[in-house]
Amino acid sequence: MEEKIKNNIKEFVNKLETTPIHNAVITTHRNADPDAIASAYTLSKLIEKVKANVKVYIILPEGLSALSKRLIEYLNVDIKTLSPKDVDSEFWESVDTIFIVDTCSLEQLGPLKHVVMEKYGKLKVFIVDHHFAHKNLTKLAYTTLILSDARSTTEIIFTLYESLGLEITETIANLMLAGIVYDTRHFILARPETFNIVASLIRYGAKYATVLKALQTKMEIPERIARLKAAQRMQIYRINEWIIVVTHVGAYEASAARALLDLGADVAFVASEDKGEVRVSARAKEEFYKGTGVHLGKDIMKPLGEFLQGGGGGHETAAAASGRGSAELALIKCIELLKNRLKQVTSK
Ligand SMILES: [Mn+2]
Repeated sequence: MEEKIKNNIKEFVNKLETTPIHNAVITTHRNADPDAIASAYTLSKLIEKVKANVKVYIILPEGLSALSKRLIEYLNVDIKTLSPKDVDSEFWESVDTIFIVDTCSLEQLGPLKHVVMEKYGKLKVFIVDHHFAHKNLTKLAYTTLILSDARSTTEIIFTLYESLGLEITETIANLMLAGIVYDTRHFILARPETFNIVASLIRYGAKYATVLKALQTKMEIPERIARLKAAQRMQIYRINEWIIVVTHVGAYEASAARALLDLGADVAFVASEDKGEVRVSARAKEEFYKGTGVHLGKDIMKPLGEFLQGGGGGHETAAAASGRGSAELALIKCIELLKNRLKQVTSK
């Protein structure tokens, strides 16, 4: 670790240990994502261990994201959060310190923005974050730990636990891992240090499989049925080395098309028809676009939209069209357009 970062952590820990804190609030950005809530919770446990007789309240502007809710439920974490509406001015009078985590600007604090601004000077503001912080927030800070190399705020909180020599329970380890997995988009954005931290968390009892499950967005039943029906009604074509599928559903065309690519299709066209109106969603694998140069938006969905006396377009591998007609006819046209386009490409 760089000397500068080490000193920053030391200084922050020192401030935390020496500042008298009696009533502390931890807050984070609106619609708290898994990194935000994991940071808030694990920091609250850290403060309780470091400071004697401290009361820590987690106040969330506009609550938890749907995924965070699922995470907390799945991991069975006993976490008490308040909304700004649950507390009054008397409460704020008693608060001496506020910790703002995973938040890079005042605006992200929603209704708490005004509290932080009005209490400037009376309220000690600690900031822990991995984003490039906006000046409107940092200028209010009593002390900051902003490490923009870190890929998540939970990584930073982990470092604080380590430097304080605090115990990391299985729940804390799981939450920290969830924060990291979420913010790194399942490690796509990880840095080498991320994996060191993850290795430690797993030694402390974090379960990667559990965390992955906890972070899975559950698909509702109608969407799952649409996907299954799409597969059941599917017709399969082979054009050169490509597998093209067409099918129809009542709704969720785009989701069904993505599902069919997962099943093995290179291109999927999914139509839905309602009272003479037809919609088509098209999806292709990246390899298909690279191998053929066929642009679903320009080459297929745009002319399809014209054919249907409606409109169409989109990206290389994700596009849609709508207009008047039947699903059956629209799908036949999709195959025809694609065949013609592929003929042009291969004859070049
Ligand atoms: Mn974050």
